[in-house]
Amino acid sequence: MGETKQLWWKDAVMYQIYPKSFLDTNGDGIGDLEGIIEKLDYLQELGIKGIWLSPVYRSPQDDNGYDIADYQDIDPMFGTMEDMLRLIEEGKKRDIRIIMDLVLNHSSDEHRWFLEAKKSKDNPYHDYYVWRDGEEGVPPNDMTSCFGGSAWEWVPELKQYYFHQFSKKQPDLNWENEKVRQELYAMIRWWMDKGLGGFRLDVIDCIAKEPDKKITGNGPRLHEFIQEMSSQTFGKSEFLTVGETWGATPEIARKYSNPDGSEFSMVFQFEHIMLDQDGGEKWDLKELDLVELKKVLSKWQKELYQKGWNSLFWDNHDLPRAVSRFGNDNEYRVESAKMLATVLHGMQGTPYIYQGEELGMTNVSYELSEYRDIELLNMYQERMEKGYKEEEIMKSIYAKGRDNARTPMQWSDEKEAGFTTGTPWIKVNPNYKEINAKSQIHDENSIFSYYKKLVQMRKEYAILVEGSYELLMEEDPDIFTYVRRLFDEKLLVVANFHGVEREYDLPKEFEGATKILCNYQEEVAGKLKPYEARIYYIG
Ligand code: TEU
Ligand code: CA
Repeated sequence: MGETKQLWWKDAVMYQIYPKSFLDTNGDGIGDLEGIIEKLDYLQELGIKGIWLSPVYRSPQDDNGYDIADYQDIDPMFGTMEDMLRLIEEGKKRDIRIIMDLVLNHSSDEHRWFLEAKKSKDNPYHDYYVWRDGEEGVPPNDMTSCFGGSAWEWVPELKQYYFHQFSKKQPDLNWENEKVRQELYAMIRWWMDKGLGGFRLDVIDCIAKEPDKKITGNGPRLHEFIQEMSSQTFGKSEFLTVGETWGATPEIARKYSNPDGSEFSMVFQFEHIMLDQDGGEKWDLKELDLVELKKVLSKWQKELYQKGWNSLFWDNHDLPRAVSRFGNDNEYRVESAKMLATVLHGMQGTPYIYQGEELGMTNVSYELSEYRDIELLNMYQERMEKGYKEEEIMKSIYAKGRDNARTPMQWSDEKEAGFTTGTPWIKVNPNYKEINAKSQIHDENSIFSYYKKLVQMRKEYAILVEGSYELLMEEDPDIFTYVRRLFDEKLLVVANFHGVEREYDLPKEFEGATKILCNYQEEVAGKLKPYEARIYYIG
């Protein structure tokens, strides 16, 4: 496959939609496909070229659609297959491709395959899942699920346990079984024929698990499976594929995103996302060290340069809101949201905007009963039982809970932020009167307008797409600054990551350069204001 064929996603910016919380058009309080179609013009205005759509397949919604009961059907809560095809068509008219979220590690326990599988050990579908003989109360080993409790669930009728890395309603598929793989590839081809633009592959690095050896991520056969899948499906097309890979190192990511197209277009790596946690546990909070953040992001820039391709993101539906986590969602909300966008969009890779990020939407602090997420609710239960202080648990939830990102999109200052005419499935962030799309679309100084400029710049400046990367002022505790270079062109991104004013002089080689973007109207000579960010260019 030629390099040129892939180029469309290299200068494109993507946008993630969490459909349940995007826009409800029939008053049931749940976002739907029709709502996305209605907002395609808004997205076109922003300038994005693709939508990563979190799952809309038929699902009992134990984990908001990441538990798929039918890969070839749409959940009635979101609409119909006709709506989905219309979304793809309407997207095409606006040069926006639809990237579906594909969960291949597990299915729902209500999937036809699993219903068959648990009927008997010699059912043809039994081996589609991961089973081990055993005795009630004595699981095969002590592996735990990401959502708490044992990773093994007992089925008394079979006297067997099945393996689940996520909830017990998300049994793991057995990739060792060739029939499973072929079945999944056929389904992928079926979707490709529908005119889809690509896939985001959920926890793809966990498919080659070997539970007897307690291996989940990066199993021995992982790349064999991925290469097989790619060669039998999207490998020879201009499909965008992005794997979700929590366990990627740059070395592994060079395999995933090999420019020869043998695996994926790119992957999401999470090293920068795990810096403000104590050890392996996201709920154990730790202050972020900017020097460390710079090192990690810069390492990825360097290591994938011309050998792979980065995805760039600060947040998604599993993570807190970027401005609350890395910026300041109070006094400097607007400035810091723009600063974060500048730092990210100045790098090499494909940027992803998570719905509401372009408005500077923030985290929430709700009462427990207002939360919906299975991960968060299980954690609360577990930590209460372990004797943690409630106050401490709530603090972790406010900082890291996934529902921070899942509150309804804030479209206007009308009732329920214009998200629904009914009762939303999850409470709207009370700050919607101040933070909403309607007030930002036509304001040239808004966060929305700033994102628009960044999206546009990526198309105008090849250096943003192709240029090399060099971090400056590595050890500086407040300033994040780097240079991109392409032949004779140079581009400088400089950002004050904190709420204090800082002394700053342009590097010699940028004296006389053109300032092409800044998040403040006026500058003070020799200084960077709190959260100030600028981009300079010499052509
Ligand atoms: O996330 C994978 C995953 O590892 C997350 O559960 C992550 O550990 C957690 O959200 C961090 O807080 C993917 C999806 O993005 C997530 O929404 C699903 O719940 C999960 O897979 C299971 O399909
Ligand atoms: Ca609806």
